[in-house]
Amino acid sequence: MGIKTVAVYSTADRDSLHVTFADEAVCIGPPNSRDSYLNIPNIIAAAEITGVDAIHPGYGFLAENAEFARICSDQGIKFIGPSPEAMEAMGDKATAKATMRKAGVPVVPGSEGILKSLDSAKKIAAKIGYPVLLKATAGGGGKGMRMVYKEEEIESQWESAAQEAGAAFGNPDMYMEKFIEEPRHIEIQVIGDQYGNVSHLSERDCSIQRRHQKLVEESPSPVVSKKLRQKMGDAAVKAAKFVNYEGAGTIEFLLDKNGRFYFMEMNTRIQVEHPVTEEIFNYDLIKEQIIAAMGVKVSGKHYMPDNRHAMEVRINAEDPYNNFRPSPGKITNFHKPGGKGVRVDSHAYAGYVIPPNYDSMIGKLIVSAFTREECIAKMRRALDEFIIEGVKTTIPFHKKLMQDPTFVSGNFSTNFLETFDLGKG
Ligand code: MV4
Repeated sequence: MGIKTVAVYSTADRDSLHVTFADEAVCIGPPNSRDSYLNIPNIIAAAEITGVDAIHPGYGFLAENAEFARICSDQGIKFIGPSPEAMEAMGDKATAKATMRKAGVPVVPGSEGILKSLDSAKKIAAKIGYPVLLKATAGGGGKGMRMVYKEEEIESQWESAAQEAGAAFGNPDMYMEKFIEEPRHIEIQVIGDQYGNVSHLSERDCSIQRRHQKLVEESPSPVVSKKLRQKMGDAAVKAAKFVNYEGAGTIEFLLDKNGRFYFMEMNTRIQVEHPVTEEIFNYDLIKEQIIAAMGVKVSGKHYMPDNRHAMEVRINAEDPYNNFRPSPGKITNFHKPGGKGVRVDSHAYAGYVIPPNYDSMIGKLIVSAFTREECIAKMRRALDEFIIEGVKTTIPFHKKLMQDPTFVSGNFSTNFLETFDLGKG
């Protein structure tokens, strides 16, 4: 796009490729992310010194922080993403759910907003039926979430969940939902502009997760029909339009065994797994984020092609044979797979030292092909050619998964990895 770039980095990331490749780079503090990547004054100072027009927040740290977006705007810097108001509307999960119900988007039966008393919690649970889930309104991603199987457990589960949520988010408020058994995680990619137009780019299936960490994502979902795709796409567009959503975002749904879907939460950022959608639609989501931020219209319908399939696996520096324990350190050998329909997004290289301070994801391997079957075959080949030495990675896990008959069948739920046996290394 001809746009010059400024990278920011902590002292732990001096040797990361984004620093090498940006036109300019500014150090914003020490390894502890509180003092660097979450340090708003330092980031704004770096932006002012270098005279930037806009900030792309990426997909971690301050990407969903409304306060940061507001400060950017106050300083005359365009935050590449939604308005602070849209972020706030979706940031509090009970509020987001109430807003979506108002918008006419299907939501899981449960409490209307925050739980107020033990008595009313018991009444709601009796009405919707056990088991129920207690969820932290400030949560998301599973933290501060508890199952309740019978009335006697409500009080203690509420207490322990509220305790956890208070400590993690500074907000102990809880809401209640009926527990959806063996669901699939289906999310719809949306993109909006500054004029109220929103379009969607179909679904990603992210049902392969371990402890709320996604490991594999694919599109199209093996269980979403054309008709269901249209219904979920329409619901996602309705959801985003209702909050005047600008930029790239994702509406997460739970899909139950009967084909009913329910709004779960909205991610008001670009996501790790966005390349899956890019490969299916031949559409650069990051470029479109920037174009939307420039005030250009991004309208238009996107139809899922019926002869494309894309799949992403996350390459983490973790030992899958040791409870996925982080494995930071020096990469002594690094060889990426290539060829048609094979994409690797990574900041790592031979000689790079993975710092112990941050997320353990060191790369994403994305393959695309005509069918899911061909996609899996290509993924097996690409995983065989992906050589990373010096640290443990999730590559052996993915190799095993790509041979698993249940995974290959496409017929599984978010519970799948709970019983998946990796065997011995
Ligand atoms: C649920 C659910 C079943 N029923 N809500 C997990 C994290 C957070 N985003 C919400 N989560 C769930 N909410 C109801 N009413 C099951 C989960 C869930 C889950 C969802 C998607 C992907 C993986 C999951 C793993 C465990 C639990």
